[in-house]
Amino acid sequence: MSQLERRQFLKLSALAAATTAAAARANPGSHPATDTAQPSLADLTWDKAPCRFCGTGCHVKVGVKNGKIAAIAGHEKAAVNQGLLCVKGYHVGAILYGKDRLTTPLLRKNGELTPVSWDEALDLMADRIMQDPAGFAFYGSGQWTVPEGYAAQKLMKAGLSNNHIDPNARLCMASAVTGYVSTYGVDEPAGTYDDLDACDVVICWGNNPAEMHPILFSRLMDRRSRGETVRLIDIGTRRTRTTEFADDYLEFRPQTDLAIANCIANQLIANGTFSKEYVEKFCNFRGDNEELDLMGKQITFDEYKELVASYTPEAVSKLSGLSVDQLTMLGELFGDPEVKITSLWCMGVNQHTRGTAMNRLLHAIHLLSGHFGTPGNAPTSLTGQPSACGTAREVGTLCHALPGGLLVAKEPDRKHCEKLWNLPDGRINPKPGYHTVLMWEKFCTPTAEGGDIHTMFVQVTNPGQSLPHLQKLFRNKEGLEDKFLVVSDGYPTASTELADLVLPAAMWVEKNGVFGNSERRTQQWFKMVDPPGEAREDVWMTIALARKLYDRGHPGMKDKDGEFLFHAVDDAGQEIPFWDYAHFRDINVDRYLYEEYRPFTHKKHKNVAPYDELAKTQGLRWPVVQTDKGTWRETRFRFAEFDDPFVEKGRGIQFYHSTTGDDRAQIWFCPYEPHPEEPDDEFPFWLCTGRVLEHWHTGTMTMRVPQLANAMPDAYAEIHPDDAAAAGISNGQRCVISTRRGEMEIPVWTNGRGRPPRGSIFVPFFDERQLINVLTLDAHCPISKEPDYKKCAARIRPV
Ligand SMILES: Nc1nc2c(c(=O)[nH]1)N[C@H]1C(S)=C(S)[C@@H](COP(=O)(O)OP(=O)(O)OC[C@H]3O[C@@H](n4cnc5c(=O)[nH]c(N)nc54)[C@H](O)[C@@H]3O)O[C@H]1N2
Ligand SMILES: Nc1nc2c(c(=O)[nH]1)N[C@H]1C(S)=C(S)[C@@H](COP(=O)(O)OP(=O)(O)OC[C@H]3O[C@@H](n4cnc5c(=O)[nH]c(N)nc54)[C@H](O)[C@@H]3O)O[C@H]1N2
Ligand code: SF4
Ligand SMILES: [Mo]
Repeated sequence: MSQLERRQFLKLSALAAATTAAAARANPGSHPATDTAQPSLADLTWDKAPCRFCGTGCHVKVGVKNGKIAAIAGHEKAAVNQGLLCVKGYHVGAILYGKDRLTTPLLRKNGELTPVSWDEALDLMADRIMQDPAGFAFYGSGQWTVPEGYAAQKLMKAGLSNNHIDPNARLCMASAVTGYVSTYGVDEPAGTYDDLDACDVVICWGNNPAEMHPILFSRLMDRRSRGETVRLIDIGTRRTRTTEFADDYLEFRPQTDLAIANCIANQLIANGTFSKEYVEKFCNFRGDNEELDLMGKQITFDEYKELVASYTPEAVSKLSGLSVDQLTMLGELFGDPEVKITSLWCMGVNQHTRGTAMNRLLHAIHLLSGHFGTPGNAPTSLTGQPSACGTAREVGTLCHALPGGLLVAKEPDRKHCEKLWNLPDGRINPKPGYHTVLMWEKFCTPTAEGGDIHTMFVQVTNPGQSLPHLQKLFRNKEGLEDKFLVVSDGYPTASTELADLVLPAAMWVEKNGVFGNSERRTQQWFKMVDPPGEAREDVWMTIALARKLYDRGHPGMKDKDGEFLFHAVDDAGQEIPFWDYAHFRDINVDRYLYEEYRPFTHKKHKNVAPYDELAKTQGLRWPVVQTDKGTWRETRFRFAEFDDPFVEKGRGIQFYHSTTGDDRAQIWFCPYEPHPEEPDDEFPFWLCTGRVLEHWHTGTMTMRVPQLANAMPDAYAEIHPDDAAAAGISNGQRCVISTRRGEMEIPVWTNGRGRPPRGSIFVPFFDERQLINVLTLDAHCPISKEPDYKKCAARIRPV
């Protein structure tokens, strides 16, 4: 170990010891705990990988000894996290070592999950698919690696001509995608995290980065400790840890963020402080059409002006609960061209029955005021999952998408992909498949009543806990004899509980991987340890299944030349049978799939870096282009001449994928609309759901790490102390929360970590013993189809 590495390691071991000291008191939570023995420091082999948790995309160093992960450190060379990790990151290695890892395929026989061979498991799946390929659906994840998502995408769209593939990311960033696409003609943020180093003001629009993107948030707040001024404005529906760092906290009534954004636009126009030059040169105006579709209709500036005119500070103050002064402050802020403003948002804006609209409005106020296209001026949606961008969005594992930002409904896009995949003409089905909510509805509805999905393959997601309105979208599967649920996971979960076939998965550094984070950064890692027992790679499962279909003569499993869809050859030109697990490592399957995928990213100028370049770095931000010297250069700001290699010289800003074909972005008007389930006399509270720092989503991994489970052992309901008193419930006591869909029991926490205002409740969803999604609403944005987990009407009573 070099001097530097050794110093770094000692420093980090001290930190790790500090966090494990707390864990010595650990109550291991509801799950069989991982081994907490401290590793010896000698003889570690170090390698690099992105953290497996959030979309921040920190890079870690993994120390391996005797075939096991023995240490984790923040990667000091990583631009994202510069050597630091959050509490989940420091414990990411331990998620592999829960005592109840799945180690063999399990088939339900007479109600019991019983071990079967991999061959038997895949034969069963292939036989069911052959009976009715159109009734098969693949439900994936923003935690899929790029090659995993690509293989699934190819199996479905190029092989089965079946577009019923959608990821959990539909529940997460679908509204961000529709927002970007309808504004700029192409998905994903223009800016990067560098904007957070350069801005004067950061606005959080109902997200909580102190807990959900902690290292990104500390990177921002660290500027203050260096004497720099960075003003944080937190616009939210409840106080969070983020609020504790905020200069201004603006608490609004749920759903009225639409009106607040329109009020800013109105003031910019009424005060003449919008950027006339910017708007004239680079923007068009747009509004909804009657079909409420993605592209809407063009409107004039005068029409736009009239549409926003009623959103005066006075009117919006009454609606939103913000004061006239607060609204005027926001209007003046955006009207000042000298301050650099970065907006950040996440689930408050996306999980919204008007999620697309709210995304468009945030872009609109940045474009209208010219706060776009210079360092520090950026509207940036943060993604939650480690590869929601890299896999779900870029590989396009959504039911309407093709790789590289292309669409199944567009003939030229299908033709382009058929050519790259070497498919016969017309192989790709032009009809979008079922989006997540519809897919699960069809799966949980009897076949005779139109439920035409009969076999569901789930990888790297836990729908039995994370889908909204669980009874309707998941539990109703029970008793439907002809429905078959296959779940690939590392652990038993709320989903495996109803599964007919459970497949044991290799996790994180038990396999090779590539992720793409929130700032367009693609990151790669190599397998470092073996998976337990017979657990195997998800990408292998998909390719082995495809081979079973090929063996059964499914015509889609061959390309135009009669070769298997996943055809790879060695140096001597011999086919490598890597679908046979004995040969899976004869090639680097990740490299082979990634390099096959890479040309798809060129059409929409999302050029991802070559695999071998990624292997050398802590990630590169696309578009990545080769310089004259042969080196590879990443991009910090898209569409801006100072940095984006695809902008023509002299253009300043060029929206080169403009939906109107004139290199302009669209400034949208979308009206405020009330929520479909506002509180009323019967259900007087707003119910909001979300997350906490210590746990990852459904808790399957973090609840098995004693340090994390001990720090946050159970879910709870945050409510205002006055509401608790009025309901006769004291702090810590259990209460019953009910909505129109069901009820659940949970302890109350008043004045806890998050503090909701009167009339609202917040519940995190990590605890599988307290399934809050029995209560949540499946109403969704009509354009993005993303459900609103942040709002529904509820009531509360003592147990
Ligand atoms: N520790 C941890 N970090 C994570 C995750 C995790 O599970 N654990 N998950 C990752 C993932 S996948 C995601 S998607 C992100 C989510 O990250 P965030 O979006 O930051 O967090 P949530 O807790 O889902 O969102 C809760 C917030 O929604 C806001 N909200 C409620 N109603 C409205 C409304 O009408 N409008 C607006 N604008 N806001 C509203 C409230 O202010 C509330 O604080 O976190 C990522 N990071
Ligand atoms: N109430 C409520 N519900 C929500 C939300 C909310 O805000 N409120 N947010 C929604 C959002 S934004 C999101 S992103 C979703 C997240 O919801 P999910 O994706 O369902 O949650 P996770 O816990 O991340 O599930 C990942 C699963 O994959 C398993 N796993 C880990 N690694 C591997 C691997 O390598 N291979 C395989 N096969 N399995 C693996 C884990 O054990 C875990 O069971 O939840 C949604 N649901
Ligand atoms: S901030 Fe996110 S990516 Fe970074 S260490 Fe924490 S969980 Fe991992
Ligand atoms: Mo998410």
